[in-house]
Amino acid sequence: MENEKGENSSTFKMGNSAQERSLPYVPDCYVVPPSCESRDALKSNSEIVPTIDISRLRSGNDERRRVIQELSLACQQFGFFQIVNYGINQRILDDALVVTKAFFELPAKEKKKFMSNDVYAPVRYSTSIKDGFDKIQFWRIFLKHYAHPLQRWIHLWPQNPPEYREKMGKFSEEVRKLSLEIMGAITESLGLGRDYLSTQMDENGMQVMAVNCYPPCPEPATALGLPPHSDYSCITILLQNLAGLEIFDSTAHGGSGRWVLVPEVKGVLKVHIGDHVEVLSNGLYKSVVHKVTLNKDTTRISLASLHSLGKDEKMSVPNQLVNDENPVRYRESSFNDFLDFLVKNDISQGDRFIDTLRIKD
Ligand SMILES: O=C(O)CCC(=O)C(=O)O
Repeated sequence: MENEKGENSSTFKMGNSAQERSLPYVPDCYVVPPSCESRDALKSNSEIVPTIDISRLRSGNDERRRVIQELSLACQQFGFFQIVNYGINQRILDDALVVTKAFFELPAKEKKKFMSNDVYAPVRYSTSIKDGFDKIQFWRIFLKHYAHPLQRWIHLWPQNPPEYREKMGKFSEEVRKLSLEIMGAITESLGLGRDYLSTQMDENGMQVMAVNCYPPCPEPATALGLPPHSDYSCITILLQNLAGLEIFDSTAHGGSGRWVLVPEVKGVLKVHIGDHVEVLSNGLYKSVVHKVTLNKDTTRISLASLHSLGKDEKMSVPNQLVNDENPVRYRESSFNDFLDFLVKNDISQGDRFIDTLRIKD
């Protein structure tokens, strides 16, 4: 279908998208329906979104218990929390953002070496979510690559900018160690013990790095960087250079919910609970629905590190969490099952992987 500017949605294929070309207007195929509009967010401050001092997990048993209690409440209310004092040098975070920015500033021909619409590819450059397939397009450019075990994947990553592999590799390794520590606290909070998943995740777990760039958008209120969605992962650890992430607080307004803008505070990382921890907790913890809003004048960068079990390993509800009052509420699934879902469904239309896992009463 042609719009008034004589362009149709197929004009905006990956490599030639509106956001890559810095179009001075937002084409029709990017205009989001009122249900996902970005205007209604509460301007949040750090007190609304819980912030957890992770170093306290390494204190004595009483202190660890208190932190785990805070973490459990955050997982139940928001499916989301911020972390400080997690033990990664600020320089490693800054360097990862610098090489990301440098990658997206490369000439198109360099980035297109990685261009792919194959969601199963271990390294791929693309735009929107599934450019050219989904009904609505999103003002995002991204590089996704597997990151664990690092030696298996790093040779497939960009060699340009020259420091990309080294700096992103260091960031990936540090964030992965942190993810294991947080997963230990999550399984402990569910009464499953600290080591319930950590060995499995350490040995065979997947780490997918979503390296996102959201260029300035001429009409930021009409489009989105990403639509409301939750991550398939157990947890996602996110680093950003600017605000733009909004999370849905489903408990607000008597259960009708509200969007909350997550503030950017340097040195604070964000942790999303994903679908696989919702399954692990048999529904006690909620995978957080989140979306990305845009800026008129500035480029936002985010690094989302998604951590899950191995590609074909199924996450299921543990027997310890099931009894007569609490029957199994979710079907088991793997990361590969999520990829199959992604091929067949349109996230821009509100399709959610977790909905396919719920067992109806
Ligand atoms: O950019 C963000 O803040 C969120 C990124 C995200 O949700 C994703 O990569 O799936």
